Amino acid sequence: MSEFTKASIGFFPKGVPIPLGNLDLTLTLARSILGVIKGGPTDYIHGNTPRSLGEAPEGAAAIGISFPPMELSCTPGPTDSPTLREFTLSLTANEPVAYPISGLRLVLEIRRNDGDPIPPETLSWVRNGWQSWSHAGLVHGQRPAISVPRRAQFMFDMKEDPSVPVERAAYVSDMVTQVHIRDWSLLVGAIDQRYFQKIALYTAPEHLELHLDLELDECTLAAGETLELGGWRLESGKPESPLMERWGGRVGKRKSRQETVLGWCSWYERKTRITLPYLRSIVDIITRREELRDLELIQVDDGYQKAVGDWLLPNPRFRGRLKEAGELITSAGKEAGVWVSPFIAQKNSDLFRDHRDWFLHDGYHPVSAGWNPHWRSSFYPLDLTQPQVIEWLGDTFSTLRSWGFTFFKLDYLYGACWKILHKFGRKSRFQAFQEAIGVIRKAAGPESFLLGCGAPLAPSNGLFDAMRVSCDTEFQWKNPPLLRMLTGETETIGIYPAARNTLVRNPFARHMWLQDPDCLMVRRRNRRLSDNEVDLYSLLCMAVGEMVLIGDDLTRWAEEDFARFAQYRSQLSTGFRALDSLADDPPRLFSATQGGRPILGALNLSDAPNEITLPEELSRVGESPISAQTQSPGSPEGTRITLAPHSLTSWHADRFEENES
Ligand code: 9PG
Repeated sequence: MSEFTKASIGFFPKGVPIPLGNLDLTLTLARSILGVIKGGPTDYIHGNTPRSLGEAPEGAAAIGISFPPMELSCTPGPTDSPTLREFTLSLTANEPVAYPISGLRLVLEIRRNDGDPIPPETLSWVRNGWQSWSHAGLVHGQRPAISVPRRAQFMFDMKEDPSVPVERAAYVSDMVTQVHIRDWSLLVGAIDQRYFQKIALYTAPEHLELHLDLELDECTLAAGETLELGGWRLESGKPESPLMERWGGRVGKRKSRQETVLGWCSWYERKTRITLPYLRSIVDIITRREELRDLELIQVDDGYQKAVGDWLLPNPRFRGRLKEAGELITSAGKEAGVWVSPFIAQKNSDLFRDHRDWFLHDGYHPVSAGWNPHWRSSFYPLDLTQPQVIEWLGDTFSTLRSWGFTFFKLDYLYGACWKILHKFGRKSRFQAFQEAIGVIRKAAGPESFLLGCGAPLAPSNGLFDAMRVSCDTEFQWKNPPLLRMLTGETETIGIYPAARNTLVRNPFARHMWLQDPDCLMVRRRNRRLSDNEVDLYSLLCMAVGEMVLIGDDLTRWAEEDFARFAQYRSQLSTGFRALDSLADDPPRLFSATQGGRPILGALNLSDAPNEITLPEELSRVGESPISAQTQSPGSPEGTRITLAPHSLTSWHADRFEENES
């Protein structure tokens, strides 16, 4: 690694060899794009046309960049070993750099050192989407992770980093990936992250190429200025080794006020048609019923406010003020929670009308960050580099706090990172986001609980108590037929994609925040869900055991629903761990601790009965199925069990010893 310690720009194009386990890697600096680029900071949008997997971009590894005024330094990590390398980068300007720098690309060429080729069909890799709602999952070979027809791309825009067009996103993972190359795996993950970092995957006939992209958001540099760019961790090992888990442990900054939140959220069933009287009846049931007594949080979702953006003004439809809702909840001895999307405003809000210059714009017009059917309106992101905007944010949250709210579901947060058209352009999107969340945290009180939603994950690490790690479940399994047609079967909402995301993101998310898999449901009637599906998601939420929020209209619960909730509740667990989420698609196995006893769980997210062979070290479990309590159909037969489609079951596994190879 000696040649790797201090590299000038001129050095990188030669390629730095890094032997790592059974892989030979070569690292090359491939680009640093210049120029103000409309619509996004990288050549994803600008230069390169999107490519499908299977074709490495011509000359990508050979393009040298020479910026005489700048020097790139590369510092190896202290923990380097034959299977682990880390390095961090910094960029120093010797003279002022007045042209905007949009980013750096390192190209990592991967070959097996036994000389075997890496045929694309033998590959699988873990894709982690940009924000809470984006796809996370295992991708096989050349099958794209997501495949969105042009007609539906507008629905996916908000789920991808604006620097990556939707049609390219299928091959791009944000901040981390793990690539399985037959019997060997490589983890590539961002460390000390200060900018958005992403990884694009390409295959060539003999080797594999990963493009490690760092977005510098068109910054400029003063003479002598140094930018700390963060870096990368590369670790190789057997596919079953917990590489992702170790990366999570290395970078995660989890700090949560509490380990489990039990509560109720108003979003599902009533949507934006919630009212203060309805809330009163919910508070009444929660305080009256024994089964619900330990729900400590009552969270008001979208619908109380005059418009998205006008958080402190009442909506006449709500038939009350938010302040009254706060008083109602806290005087019942519960924690008051409220949904706010602080970085966006809808078109017909007072905020947008009165302060148009507070919003990101392209020089002529405000830039829309999406359209929402519930608001029947497009919405616009605020420019968080403007001092008045920051002041307004602080005032808004200290007012909400003074009304009794101490739990904040902060939604549509990606809006803060939407494009880079800030007025005061020195801040990166990443930094602007982190600073604005810091302002909210301060105004809301340091002991308040922040739940992120629709949030870019990388800059959120360490800033939130909890994080939504999936799309909405919307009380459905997958998209309804019309939406399936529109999206070409690419999932947008439902239990299936939400469960998959929760499992796939578990190994790293649990080092960063409590995982919120969205609301569970108990009621069986009026649903597009089977009983197994209702059980599966409730039991998964209880097994994950971190954010446990009921989405039902409790005024419509029958007696049997209270009893069923008590049954689910008895299975609340800690220490949830997805066991095969990075090796199997869809994932199937998890472990946790329930009432001090280890459990093993299996779920079948596929549409056919699934026979599951338990790994060798789990073969002794299963003597005491708790599935009978939950009406799950699985039953252990030695080491093999058959699970009905869309079902979950679990067993006490007192003798199960975790294999941490
Ligand atoms: C409130 C909801 C809930 C929910 C959030 C978020 O693109 N869309 O049309 C779209 C609709 C709803 C949505 C996200 C996107 O859900 O995840 O829990 O708080 O907002 O409006």
